[in-house]
Amino acid sequence: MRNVFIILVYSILLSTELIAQNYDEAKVPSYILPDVLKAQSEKVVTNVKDWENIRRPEILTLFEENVYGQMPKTFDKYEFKIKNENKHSMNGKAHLKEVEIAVTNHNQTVMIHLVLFVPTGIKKPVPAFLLINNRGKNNTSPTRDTLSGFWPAEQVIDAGYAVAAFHVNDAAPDHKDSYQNGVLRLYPEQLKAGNGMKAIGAWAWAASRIMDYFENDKDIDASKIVLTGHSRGGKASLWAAAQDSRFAMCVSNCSGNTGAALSHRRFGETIQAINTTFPHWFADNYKKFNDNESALPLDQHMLVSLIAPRPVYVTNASEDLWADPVGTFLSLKEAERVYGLYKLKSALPESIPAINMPFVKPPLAYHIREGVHDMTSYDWAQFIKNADLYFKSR
Ligand code: GTR
Repeated sequence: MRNVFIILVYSILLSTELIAQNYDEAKVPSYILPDVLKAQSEKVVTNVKDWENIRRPEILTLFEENVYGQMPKTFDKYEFKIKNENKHSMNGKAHLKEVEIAVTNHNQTVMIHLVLFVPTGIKKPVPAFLLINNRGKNNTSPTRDTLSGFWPAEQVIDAGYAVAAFHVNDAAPDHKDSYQNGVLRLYPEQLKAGNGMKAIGAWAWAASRIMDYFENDKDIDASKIVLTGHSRGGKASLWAAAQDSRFAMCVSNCSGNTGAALSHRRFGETIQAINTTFPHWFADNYKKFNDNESALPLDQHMLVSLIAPRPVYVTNASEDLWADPVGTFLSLKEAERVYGLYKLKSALPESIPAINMPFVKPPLAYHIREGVHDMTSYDWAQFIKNADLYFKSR
């Protein structure tokens, strides 16, 4: 009831422009980003060793404490079962496996359902794309009775990759009243802590449990998994890849605020807006930064940096100003400094590329697609190109 009231008041304030969302580049107030390379000791990190031993762990803790919450690493039991399979799926070009993954802790079990297609007739093991599906389950249909550009499985199979997906609701229902009803049943202490994980943390946790499965499937090359997410799923894909270095690459499509976009830059969605509409996504501590971005000891360029030296592909859509394309591109640019420590030269241009002019080149790739907030077969074509470039060079 209280939440409904807060959202109602907030919507009224928004519509009366008492809380204005800024869409005017000229009105972005000046801001100072926390320095990704400056450790809490004030020492500026200049090599991989100090990055990995000092600054990286500091930043990971900052995100856990202030944004996404803790990431529990232990559980009592892990089991998986192939519930259904079809060796002649997609007219014979793919082998479908539907896998039920059951993880138990404190006598509570969460079941995560994985849909996986593996290309037939090529040498195994194969690399795979894994989608954190935040849209309808029909987008990842195992029977292929519905085809969707959001998860164009045939296109990915034709490119020689396995393609997999799980639905966020299996890990944490995407609703403020029921998000507890999944992974969080296994970790009830998280619900009481200011730095306790919520839905986005639970989705990222689930992505790692799918990775545990990939390590047990001989058809899959678990060292070549591209974790992919759109929007809220793209926030989770970044957080999961930052936490779990087993993911070889990360795709964060139109992830916007608290995804790849900078928060200190006031354009489009704000921390206050996201925490008000989605109070169940981030740790409670994050609410301290509502309308208080300048107090944040971190920003999202530091999240991208946590994934270095592994490649990251970030996108925007031209009509999706809510997700702040410029602030997203700037965040990726800032992360170049950490890739530089690994002697990885980024090919990104100095300013945001033109619409439909993808910069497909690891380690940092970017494009802004013409159109609305979505993930389409055009986007996937670029992700595949980027994965081909990276995996074929190794
Ligand atoms: C919006 C939200 C965004 C983004 C999006 C989505 O309403 O404000 O941060 O996550 O939903 O997930 O599609």
